[in-house]
Order: sequence, then structure tokens, then C-alpha cells
Amino acid sequence: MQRLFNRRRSRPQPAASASVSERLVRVGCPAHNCGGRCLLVAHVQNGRITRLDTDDRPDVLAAPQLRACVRGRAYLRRQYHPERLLYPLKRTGRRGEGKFTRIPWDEALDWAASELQRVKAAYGSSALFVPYGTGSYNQLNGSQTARRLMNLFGGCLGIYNSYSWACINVATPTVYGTLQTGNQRQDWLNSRYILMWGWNPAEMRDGTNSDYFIRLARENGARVVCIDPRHSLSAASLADEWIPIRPGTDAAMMSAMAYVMLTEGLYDAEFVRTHCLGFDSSQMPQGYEGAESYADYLLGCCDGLPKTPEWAEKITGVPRQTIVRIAREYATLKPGMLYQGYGMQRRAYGEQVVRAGCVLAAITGNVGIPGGWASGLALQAPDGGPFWNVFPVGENPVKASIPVFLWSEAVLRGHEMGKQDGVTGADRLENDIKLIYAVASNALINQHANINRSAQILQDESRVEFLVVQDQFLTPTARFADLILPACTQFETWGIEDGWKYGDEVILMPKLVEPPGECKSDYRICAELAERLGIGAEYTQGRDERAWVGWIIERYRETRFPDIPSLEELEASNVGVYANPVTQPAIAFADFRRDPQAYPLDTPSGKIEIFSQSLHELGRPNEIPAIPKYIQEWESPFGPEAKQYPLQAIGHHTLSRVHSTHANNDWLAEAFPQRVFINPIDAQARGIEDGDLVQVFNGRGATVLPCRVTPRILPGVVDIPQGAWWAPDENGVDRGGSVNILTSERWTPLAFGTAQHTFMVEVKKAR
Ligand SMILES: Nc1nc2c(c(=O)[nH]1)N[C@H]1C(S)=C(S)[C@@H](COP(=O)(O)OP(=O)(O)OC[C@H]3O[C@@H](n4cnc5c(=O)[nH]c(N)nc54)[C@H](O)[C@@H]3O)O[C@H]1N2
Ligand SMILES: Nc1nc2c(c(=O)[nH]1)N[C@H]1C(S)=C(S)[C@@H](COP(=O)(O)OP(=O)(O)OC[C@H]3O[C@@H](n4cnc5c(=O)[nH]c(N)nc54)[C@H](O)[C@@H]3O)O[C@H]1N2
Ligand code: SF4
Ligand SMILES: [Mo]
Repeated sequence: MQRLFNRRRSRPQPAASASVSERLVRVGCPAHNCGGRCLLVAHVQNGRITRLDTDDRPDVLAAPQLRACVRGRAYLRRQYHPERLLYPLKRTGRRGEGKFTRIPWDEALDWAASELQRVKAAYGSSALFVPYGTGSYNQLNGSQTARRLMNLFGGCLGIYNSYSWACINVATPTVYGTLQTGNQRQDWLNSRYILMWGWNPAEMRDGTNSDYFIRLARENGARVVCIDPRHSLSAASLADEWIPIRPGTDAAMMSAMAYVMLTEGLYDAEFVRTHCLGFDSSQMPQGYEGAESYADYLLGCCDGLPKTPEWAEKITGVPRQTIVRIAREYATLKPGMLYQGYGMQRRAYGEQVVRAGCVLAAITGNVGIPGGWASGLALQAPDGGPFWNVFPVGENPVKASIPVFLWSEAVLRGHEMGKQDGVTGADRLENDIKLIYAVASNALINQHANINRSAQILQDESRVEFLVVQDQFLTPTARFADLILPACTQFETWGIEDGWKYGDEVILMPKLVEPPGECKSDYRICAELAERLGIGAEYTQGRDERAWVGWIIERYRETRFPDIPSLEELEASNVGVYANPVTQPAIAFADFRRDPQAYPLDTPSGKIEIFSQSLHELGRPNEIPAIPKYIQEWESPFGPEAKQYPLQAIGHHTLSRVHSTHANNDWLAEAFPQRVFINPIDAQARGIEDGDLVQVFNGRGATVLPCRVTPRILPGVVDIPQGAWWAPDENGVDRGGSVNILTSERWTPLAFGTAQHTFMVEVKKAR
């Protein structure tokens, strides 16, 4: 207990007016996949949560308070929503029609178990599928409970990578050989210059407190520049300067910055010489001496096109003087951080912008030093932080895995899919997907690209023969289910969570209230299914949810947090959280920086690979070059598609939702109404005024929603915050403002990742 930093005040005190029967419990926010992990103080009275306050513990730099955002504070509107699913439901209409009838749990579970057995017997285990679903990370609720079930049942088709980070996950190690490229955040205070590149931590939570650490760094004298097509909340509240940029062109600006550094001699030549590979022809790996080096690319030696600021201005829309100035600032105001957001890698050729950012960090010599930042995914040193599941899902007996974004391909043509489609663990798939068990996922419809296409695929009952959705609401995905199983919320079962990317904490999530209706925890539902499949004892190991939480805490103690209190101690003290204070922030690559021979990187050369041998070997230089390049996107203002659909669109992660979770939260919808953001120049050209109902459309679909006319977005670009629920009218036009009605299912070349932010649209006034 010694290291609990809130020992001075270990128990929330009820307010003077609180009634005697009121309990105050510190509890982890249900979080979902919100980008944070915060502490709430729940007021519980007569079996009901009446109020949610935020972290009340002392605030110290080594372990700051985990202050809740609006979503956590508004959670009661979700918790006590009148449309919570309460009973198992069986489909009565067509798939997607949304017609269901209530059935008893026994019938529901018997049916699900018999379908699992039937499909397994008919096609084999690899026809079973648990899709991406990030609705809960409280360990005992969420899709991991279904993965454990499937793995014990003989396995199912695997998935790898994520919708979030596909390109950055794959591209970062091509440069650094690791994903742990980030210093611990307390070190940000040592930085003098911070480039928030497509990064919006004031709104998209990227670890609770990341925005706070940037604020502290700025108070400490750092200059902060935000590069984003939108004047984001971060540009407004955290930055000294906003540089609007045309989406999908960042690699061009990065290349031009490198050109300036090269031609003006501003790059860190010594660090490049000792720690990097492939910057210029003097340091090409053996056997590749004649290949194009980064300097060759910048100077246009092969393509005749020097990557000058003038060249980049035409592509990016950023004035050449600005590019030159930012290059000089970043190269000289040291140490400096170039933090890459993820939105710009959820795009066509998203791999390139990641590699280009890493290379800028390397050639400015900002790697391995306090106040510097290597870019890339930037999991925190020294060990990546506590992150992901401790709850054991077990081994999947089916070895074949698909890139997560290609699930619809595996429904349509799984049996044809092989390495060329990113299949790993097998040369090819044996099956199409025939049964889907979706837990805590809206990624079959709402969060996947091209909703009309996904809907058509799922409507065909000869393809996916059985579709179970386990959720708390009748979401757009749930509307396509054959069977819906009602899950409780995280406040209604036991759970435990740890940091989201950053944060050295473990947060307890005690059960606060009973579930409504016949809702059960995901764990309980899977345990009861396991029982029917004859694997009940293996599944539960005799533990209920609370016992698993105790078991998980012991694993944390064994692996990472030797001082973590036991479940009983945590519960009795009501501190809610175990935090490991960071007094000496770890610096990624510090050893490598000091002695690159003794501490080589895990890359083929042991160095920072500006030129990647392994990418060169793929032999696809136009899409996967060995050095980072700007490549025009497949839907672009510079392509022929712009004639019909002249506006670039994106869909940022909004403060009011966790993806599609909270889409039905009335408080949040009132505070942040769903609107398409459009520049006055584009609005005027179309006779559109602020607040008008407009239709945004392209060849894939159309959505109608109100617009916000604002100079806070670059002309030529519109933004529809992602996650609003798809609500088609009788003509198939979406009335919910769901961006994925417009996005494309095409994947990126190397990572097989989503490129959902690359698409063109037109906007017109609607009725
Ligand atoms: N509030 C909130 N926070 C969240 C989430 C949420 O749903 N809501 N989800 C969490 C999850 S799972 C994830 S993966 C992360 C996602 O985090 P990100 O992917 O980083 O979030 P986005 O909002 O998609 O993109 C960040 C910024 O990039 C900008 N952008 C888009 N395209 C480009 C481009 O081509 N160039 C440049 N320079 N900028 C561009 C957007 O305008 C936006 O301001 O967020 C996490 N945090
Ligand atoms: N156009 C576009 N699309 C995107 C993105 C984008 O930037 N642009 N971002 C992508 C990213 S980064 C991500 S991570 C995905 C996220 O996609 P998803 O993983 O599908 O996330 P959510 O939309 O939040 O859906 C989670 C579902 O889980 C349910 N749920 C919540 N808690 C529980 C629980 O405890 N148990 C059960 N059974 N259900 C629960 C919620 O009600 C919700 O329906 O979306 C991706 N889609
Ligand atoms: S950032 Fe996430 S965990 Fe924190 S309050 Fe918001 S929704 Fe909850
Ligand atoms: Mo994500």
C-alpha cells in the first residue's frame, strides 16, 4: 500500500448533504475504447447510481489525477437509457430490418450453442469468427470473453492488427525495429518544440492527461505547432500556431522539410552517420549501393522532381515560407517532439506518413534524448506500459489470421484468400466466414467502411449463416443479428482496467448496481454458452467475475506491479486505483543513442532504417517504396474523381463519443450536435448557410445532416465526426450523419489497414 499516492485521503467523503444510505465508490470509468482511463466517484443510493464525480485525489506530476472527460461525466444517460436491451431477442424480419421478438435465455443459448456446433461440423472451426469489437476493456466484459470461449471450443479464424493503428503498427518497426518509441510523458516537459502532427489530444483522448502534459510543456516554454486540416480543439487550446494542411499530403510536407534540412545543412549529420542507414548514397546497405537513397529522393535524382517547398506547397496547400520556417524551427529548437496522430495513417498509403515522420525525428537527432521524440507508434519506454488484456483468452488452435479490416473479404471470398490478402499462419484460408459472434462491436456495420456494401453482404443469409450480436443497445450492427444477447454495463459487473497506451495505472471497477431486465455480463453469457458446449469448467476455472479480478491483480503483481495491493485491500480502502509514480521518465532508445554497437536496434541493420531493405525486397516501389515518399491517394483532389466529388472528407474522433458508443447519449448530443463542418468558401459556392440541412454524397452512399459553416476547416475539406449511428430512410439515404456510408473498403498496401479517411464527396442543400 505504500506506493499508493493518495494515502493522505484514501476514502471519498460523502458531501454533507448526502443521505446516510448513499455510498461513494471510486470506480474506473467504463471507458470503452475511448483513448483514456479515468477515475470516477460514483454516488450509489438504493441500488441506483445517482451521480458521477471525477477523480478527487491529490494531483502530482509523477501520477496526476485521472480526470474524467464529458463522456465519463455524462455516463448516467447511457447507463439508464430507456432503450437499453433487456432480454434476448430473436430476429423475425429480414436481416437489417430491425424486427425482433423476445425469447428466454435458455432458448437463446441453446440456439447459439447448436449453431456453433453445426457450423463447426459443417465447415470447420475456421468458419467461425469473432470480429473486432472494442466496446469494453474491463476484462470481464468485452470481446475477449468470446475469444476465450472460441479458443476452448477449437478455435476460430484469427484477426490481427486494428482499425486504429494498422499502418503505424506495421511501419514503425520498419524504421526502428520496435513499437516502443516513446518516452514517458513526464519527459515532455523537457521539450522545447512540439509538433502536434495530425494529433488532437485535447479531443481524441490519447491516454488520459496527454493534453495536460502538453499544457505543462508549453508552460515550461515549449513552442507548440499543430498541423491539421481542422482548427481542432488542440490547435485552439494547446498550440501557438495552427498550420492547415490538405489531408493525405503530410508526407509531401515532411519530404520538403527534409529537403530544407538537407540543403541548408540543418540535419544532424553526425547522428545520421552513426545511427542511421540509407540517408544518402554514402550509407546504403551492402548490395543496395545503387538503390535510391533518401537524399536521392529529396533532390529528385531519380524522378527529376526535387522535393522543394515550392513542390510541396502545390500539394499540401501550406505556403512554402511556412514549410521552410517549420523545418528550420524543428531542426534547431532542440530537443523537439514530432508527435504523429493516427488519423493521417488511417488513409491510403498511410504507411508513408508514419515512416516520413520517423525519419524527420531521426535526421534532426531527436531520438534517444530527454525532450526528444522518435515518432512512430510511441508505446512508452521502457516496456510498452500496461496495456491490453490480462484475462487469458488462450491459444487459438486455428492458426490462420486475417488483417482485421478484411473481414468482409473473408465473408465474400475467404476460401480464395492467401498471403496476397495478408493471411498469416496459413498459405490460404480453408473457408469463408459462416458464423459471426460479435461482442462489444459495431464494426460490422457502423464502424466499418462502406456501410451499404457491408449491409448487402450481411443481408445474404447464404453467406453468414448465423450472426449473434451481444451489446447493450440495438445498434446498426445489432439490427443485422439473428440473435441479440443483452450485455450489462461495466457498472453492473466486476472488472479492472489499465492505461490506454499511456498511464501506469490499474483501476478497479467494482460492481455497483444490479443489471436491468435479464442483462448479464459478457463473461457470464460466454460461461453459460461454454457450459452447453461441454467446456464450462475449463472456461470458468471455477471463478466468477470478481474472482477473476482478484486473479488478474495477482498477475499484475507478478509481472509489472510488485507493490499492487490485493483485491481485498483495494476494495477496503476504496482508493479505486493503483498508480505507479513516474519520477524518472524513461527515454526510448537512450542506450542505442549512447552506444549503437552495444545496443543495436531490432532492424536488419541494427540501425534506424531510413532505407528499408525488407521493403525494397517486396518489389513494389510504387506503393511500398523502401524510403518514405509522398504518393497521391487513390481518391484525391488531384485525381479524375474530383470532377464529380470535389471535396475531400475526413471523420475525426469527436469528444462526444467513443466511436459509436454514446451515439444515443442525449446530453452529449446536445453539447456536440452531429454536423458536417464546411468552410464558408465551399458553403457559399453551394448556397449553403450555417445550420442548413445538407446532403453529403458520393458513389457509395449519401447522408443528410445539419452543417456547421466555419473557417476552422480548410477550404476543399469537410469533416463528419465518425461514430454517429447509421439511420437509413426508405430511400437508403442515411439520416444519422454516419460517415461510413461514404467511406471505402479499399485497404492500404503494406499493412492491409483501413483507409477510411481517404474519400471524396460532394455536398448539396437537402430538405
Ligand atoms: N474523444 C474520443 N477520443 C478517442 C476516441 C474516440 O472515439 N473519441 N477513440 C480512441 C481510439 S480507439 C483511437 S484509435 C484514437 C484515434 O486517434 P486519431 O486517429 O489520432 O484521431 P482522429 O480524430 O481520427 O485524427 C486526429 C486528427 O487528425 C486529423 N487528420 C485527419 N486526416 C489528416 C491528414 O491527412 N493530415 C493531418 N495532418 N491531419 C489529419 C483530424 O482532423 C484530427 O484532428 O482516438 C482515441 N481517442
Ligand atoms: N470512418 C471511420 N471509421 C472508423 C474510425 C474512423 O476514424 N473513421 N475509427 C476506427 C477505430 S480507430 C476503431 S477503434 C473502430 C471502433 O469500432 P468498434 O470497436 O465497433 O467500437 P464502437 O463503435 O464503440 O462499438 C462498440 C460497441 O460495444 C458496445 N458495448 C459497450 N460496452 C459493452 C460491453 O461491456 N459489452 C458488450 N457486449 N457491448 C458493449 C457499444 O454499445 C457499441 O455498440 O472504429 C473504426 N471506424
Ligand atoms: S477519457 Fe475515457 S475513461 Fe476518461 S472519462 Fe472519458 S470516457 Fe471515461
Ligand atoms: Mo481505434
